[in-house]
Amino acid sequence: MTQVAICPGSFDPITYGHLDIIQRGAKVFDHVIVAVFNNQSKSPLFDVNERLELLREVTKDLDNVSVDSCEGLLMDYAKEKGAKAIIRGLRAVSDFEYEMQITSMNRKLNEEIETFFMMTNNQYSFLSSSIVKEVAKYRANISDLVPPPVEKALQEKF
Ligand code: COD
Repeated sequence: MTQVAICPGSFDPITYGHLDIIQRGAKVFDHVIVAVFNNQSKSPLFDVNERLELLREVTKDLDNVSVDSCEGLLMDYAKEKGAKAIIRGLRAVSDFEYEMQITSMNRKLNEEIETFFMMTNNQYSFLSSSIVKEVAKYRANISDLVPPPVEKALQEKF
């Protein structure tokens, strides 16, 4: 049976930290769907189509990774795709409380789908999309934080 996992997030925009988690997931699961959610509580810099385009470009060499956008509940989407696993990244202890909250809620919504946490490479443990956007705004060098297409897209935004 093909083991499908969903790697959900805002990806506004994708960073090397996200990519690290996607690559790790792709080594463990048969197929990873990177799912872009429009988180209503955040006001995104990139619209969903721009985020999808960047994700597709950056993951194009990963044969068992696909990219999609979705609305509504993650658990409904995972069920629709026949996924039994969710992949989330952990950077530091500070991520734990938030992740525990959403994982507990997701488990209440669907007991059948497990969440797997992967620890990022140490060099990305400080990295977030928000930090990247903040420094990109001031034209700082971000080439070691995001893949080249994302760097270019950020330069165009600011
Ligand atoms: N290193 C490793 N992992 C990282 C890094 C890094 N440097 N940066 C981010 N990550 C990980 C995050 O921990 C996360 O696992 C993933 O990458 C995506 O991160 P973000 O910030 O792009 O995405 P989030 O956390 O905003 O995504 C939140 C969801 C969209 C998944 C969540 O809001 C959701 O499930 N929404 C759908 C509605 C729903 O079902 N709600 C019920 C559950 S509360």
